[in-house]
Amino acid sequence: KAYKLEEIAADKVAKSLSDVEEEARAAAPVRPFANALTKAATAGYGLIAEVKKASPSKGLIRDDFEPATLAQAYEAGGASCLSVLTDTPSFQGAKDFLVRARAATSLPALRKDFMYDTYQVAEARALNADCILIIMASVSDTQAAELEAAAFEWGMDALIEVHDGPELDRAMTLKSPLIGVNNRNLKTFETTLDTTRELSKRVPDGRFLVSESGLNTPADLADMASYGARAFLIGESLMRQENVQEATK
Ligand code: IGP
Repeated sequence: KAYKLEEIAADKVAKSLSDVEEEARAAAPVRPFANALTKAATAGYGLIAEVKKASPSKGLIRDDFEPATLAQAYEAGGASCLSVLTDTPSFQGAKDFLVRARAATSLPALRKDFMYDTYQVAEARALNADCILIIMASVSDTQAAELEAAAFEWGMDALIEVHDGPELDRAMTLKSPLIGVNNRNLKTFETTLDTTRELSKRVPDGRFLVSESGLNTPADLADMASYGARAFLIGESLMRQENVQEATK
């Protein structure tokens, strides 16, 4: 059986920035991400449901993994937004998962990845993303501001992720109202809801608090809500359910 050498070669060569920008300009119109969350939060809580095949701490999460089917189950279950892992080395994600999950629904979608460069922001838009993630632990202040500005220029929103007080202080120098407190420490994988409990006190009015990771039960959500969380980012505990749609409700 012959290899399709041209196709393989084309895939290995990264696209030029101008090509990616052209794709981004031709992408599907942006769906309002932050707006979907704030709207959901007026009547209850926002839910960002995550499409995540595997994680570095747990390995493969679900055998019958299909981004479009999962995304549809999340939407039918009432999720406000999608989050799709596109990182391959740690999460076995793929850019194509984002395209497929979003296309199967009418929900706004977050490109969940480690973003360092504005090239990736244009690429996110080219993949039809509506929001990007900025992880304060992995970028400088300058990088964070550049990533955020690029997201806004493309009409997207930015979810600013923090895990401790200094990161939260740095996030306050940015413009985005969406603050995600990650209950999981990305270096040690230690997960505790105390992270949201502690940091919530320091999130000013006017910012929208999203509690991320390690949320397993309705009691966890009520707990986080009592500390001011207005939306939840949930992956694994939904992905592990037999009936994803029922679990999302
Ligand atoms: C989801 P969980 O524990 O519900 O599967 O977590 C999400 O918060 C988590 O995947 C996440 C993440 C990240 C992954 C939060 N921040 C940054 C990769 C990079």
